[in-house]
Amino acid sequence: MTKTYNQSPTTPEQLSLFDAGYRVMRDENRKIFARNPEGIPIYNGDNLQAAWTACDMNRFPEKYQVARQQPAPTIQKLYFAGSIRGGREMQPMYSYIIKYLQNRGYEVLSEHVGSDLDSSGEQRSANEIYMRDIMWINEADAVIADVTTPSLGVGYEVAYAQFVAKKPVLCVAQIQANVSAMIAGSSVKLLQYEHSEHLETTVDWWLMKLKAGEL
Ligand code: 6IA
Repeated sequence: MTKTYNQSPTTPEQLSLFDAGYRVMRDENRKIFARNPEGIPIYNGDNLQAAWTACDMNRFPEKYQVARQQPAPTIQKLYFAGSIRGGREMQPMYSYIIKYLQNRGYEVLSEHVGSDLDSSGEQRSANEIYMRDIMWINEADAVIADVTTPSLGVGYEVAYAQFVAKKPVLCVAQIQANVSAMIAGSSVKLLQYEHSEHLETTVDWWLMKLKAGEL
């Protein structure tokens, strides 16, 4: 069991969050976690400031409402990548986060990744699928890939988006996923999540940083 150490608040805002029951902790591997007063994990990463921001977002969601409902025009179209032939176990999570992003006003070009493909009867050839997906990555302002389920297609898309199309890329994975070293060991941003609400916060944080030009 890894030990965690509470991080002391250093600003009046952090102190107020601390007094309200929010906790930011660091473990022996210098990983940073935040929990809300109900003990629900709301941040897991490596940035102390982002952990406090996640607490603030959790406490005062209305403060972040405007930014959420009106994404900056430069980050409007997202490409979401998730396993198809690699296995569909995570499909409900893909569907959940795609709907969440759409409700926030983003256009998700690849929304089919979250749908029940078996019943959609998509009749395209492999080359048509490839050409359309590559075109969408080129058109997207950013790419978010769930890499929990290993998938050749998602790995290809992540590398293409990062190195060929030169798009901002976020990889997300469930905390217990055994993510390939070719993703976990690469320069691509990889954030882990525990459950759907935590995934929302993680994606929100990354998009907020991206729009603020801080990535
Ligand atoms: O290797 P995978 O199949 O797991 O690759 C998944 C990734 O490649 C996803 O992020 C998709 O964007 C893309 N992709 C792979 N296959 C398809 C597809 N096939 N349609 C759209 N995108 C795809 C349709 C076949 C289906 C009816 C079973």
